[in-house]
Amino acid sequence: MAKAKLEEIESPAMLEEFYRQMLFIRRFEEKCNVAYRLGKIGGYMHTYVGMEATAVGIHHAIKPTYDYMITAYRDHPQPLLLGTDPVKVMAEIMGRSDGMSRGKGGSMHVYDIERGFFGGWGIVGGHIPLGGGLAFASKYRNEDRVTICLLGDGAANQGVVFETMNMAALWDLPIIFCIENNEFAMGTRLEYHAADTELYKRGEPFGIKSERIDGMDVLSFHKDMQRIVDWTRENQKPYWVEIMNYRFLGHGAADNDRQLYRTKEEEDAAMKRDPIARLEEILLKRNVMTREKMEAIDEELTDQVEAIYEQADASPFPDASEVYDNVYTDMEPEKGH
Ligand SMILES: Cc1ncc(C[n+]2csc(CCOP(=O)(O)OP(=O)(O)O)c2C)c(N)n1
Ligand SMILES: [Mg+2]
Repeated sequence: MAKAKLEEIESPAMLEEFYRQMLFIRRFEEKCNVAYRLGKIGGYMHTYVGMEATAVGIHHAIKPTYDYMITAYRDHPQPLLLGTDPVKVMAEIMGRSDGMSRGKGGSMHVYDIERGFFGGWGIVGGHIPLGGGLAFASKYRNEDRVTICLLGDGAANQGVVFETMNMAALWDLPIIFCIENNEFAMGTRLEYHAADTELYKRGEPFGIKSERIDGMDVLSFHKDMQRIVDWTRENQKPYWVEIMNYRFLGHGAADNDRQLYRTKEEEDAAMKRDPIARLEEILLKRNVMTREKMEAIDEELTDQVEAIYEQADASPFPDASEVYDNVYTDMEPEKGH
């Protein structure tokens, strides 16, 4: 999907693009959830429902496919926005041979290195030093790339995060730690897992510029992220951002007990902040779009997702003989390394 030029932001065409992208992610993720329940998806799967404004706002703030991005296992929307073939994404999630890892990675290991998206990682906090490494690589090569390193509020407690922050501050690495504070980790909530729930403060001891921003209003969020990305590119130093959003569904597709750590009333209140509904209000108020047009777009995207699913479902499972392929490398280590 095309990257917006700054002067085009908030033009009717741009607002429509934001809307289409958020709605496409929502319908794609909902389809994944249905497929999981039909037994079409194995292993673990985590969707982005409720958090769409975060992915879309970041996408329009960076130089897509040039800047680097790395995340944990909530990794479907980033490649979809970057233009990775959605059938490849869905096929990977479904464990089929047309997936980018030939179906062996699954939902948590989606990636597209050619487009600057380095995955898709299942170990909480494990990808953070890799994000530091990406930022180090671009700095070492004198490129002006920015690395977006997404992590959850739960992951923000991992020791390796602090090690990476230290090195990033010490070496002035152009990395933006984007904490997706969706208020929950796995089966638990922020105030049960964080000694200080104001996570944005964690950058301060390292001298890293930090702030907390709203991640539910795509327009204000995009502006904030654009300012932060531009600052990081210009100054070649790290940034620590706490993005406030909310996970509408369970932690993963198998989490059916979310009432154990949040009440129905709380969920209902949070859903009133739905980023898609919020943008719909703006579209109506500014006369950019009618309800009928929104319904037509929804129908179009729902059909598109259905076709993606059908194509992915037609892809065969990998042959059992391939089980060890691409697991170990045949490459000789380079001499001198
Ligand atoms: C090292 C490690 N410990 C525990 C887990 C199990 N686990 C998977 S997700 C998760 C919670 C992470 O929550 P958060 O970082 O807030 O991300 P979110 O799921 O909200 O996006 C846990 C504990 C894991 N995958 N890796
Ligand atoms: Mg979380």
